[in-house]
Amino acid sequence: MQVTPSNVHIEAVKGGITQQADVQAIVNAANAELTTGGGVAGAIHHAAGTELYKECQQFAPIRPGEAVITSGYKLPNEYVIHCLGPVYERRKNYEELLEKCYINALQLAEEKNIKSIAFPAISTGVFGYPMEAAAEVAVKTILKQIPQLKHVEKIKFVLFTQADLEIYQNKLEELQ
Ligand code: AR6
Repeated sequence: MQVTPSNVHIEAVKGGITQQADVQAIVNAANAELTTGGGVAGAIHHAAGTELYKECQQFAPIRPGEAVITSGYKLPNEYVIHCLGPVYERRKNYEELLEKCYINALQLAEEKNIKSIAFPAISTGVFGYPMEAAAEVAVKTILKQIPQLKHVEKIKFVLFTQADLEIYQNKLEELQ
């Protein structure tokens, strides 16, 4: 599925975050210590190699909503933007914290003149955020940021399952 509001191309695809060779940066659903972990973080660290872990350590710990940027090392991407999503319903402002992940990731991308970026569904695995609600936050927040983007031209949402992909596709159609 592909949508193009203004000059920014948005798409949702089914796949693994480490297999997105057509984007300059991928986003990590990190843990606070920026260590390997499981899910998205595990896949990214495994594919990038131990150099990624070493670079990450100078930034750790990060807080929910925060994002930091590193090189991609053995990944096919130049950069990894590490975001710490909120644990669902742990704090009152979990929705705002999830929004901040997308805003901060895009801001870092803009600062580095990044043209293309792929996001996983942050917080929807171990952190328990329901996919439907998380998709709404992700899509709404990205669409709201689009008028301010000067460098980012392509945004990909990468979903692990067909069911999750369909949720994102419906949100993209509904919120355009
Ligand atoms: N590519 C794309 N999506 C994936 C992949 C992958 N390789 N693997 C899982 N998903 P999660 P969180 C989906 O748990 O909820 C980690 O252990 C998955 O189906 O990776 O933000 C960290 O170390 C789900 O929809 O991230 C943290 O401690 C989504 O990606 C904690 O989990 C996010 O799942 C972060 O939890």
